[in-house]
Amino acid sequence: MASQLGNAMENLIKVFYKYSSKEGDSSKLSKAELKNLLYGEFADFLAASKDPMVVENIMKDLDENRDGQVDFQEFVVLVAALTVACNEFFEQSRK
Ligand SMILES: [Ca+2]
Ligand SMILES: [Ca+2]
Repeated sequence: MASQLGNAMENLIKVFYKYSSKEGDSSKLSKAELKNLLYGEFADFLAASKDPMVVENIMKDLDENRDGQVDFQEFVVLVAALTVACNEFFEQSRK
């Protein structure tokens, strides 16, 4: 995969597994792993949020099947939502 979008997808997968393989099920993010991923990759986003429960709330929102873990399918929902939010931000700043 050499296309730009292909690279982006590959990176998305790599980042997910970098954090998900630290403990327990290597294909799922535990709450601690999700927290590390959020702080490692979305630090600005978390800093902008004043909600101390932000990680708990994100976890609750993402965990579709209620198994207490975030799998890749659940994770991409977060990335898609943040990408949409980013796009809106850039649209605003282009005006
Ligand atoms: Ca894990
Ligand atoms: Ca889950």
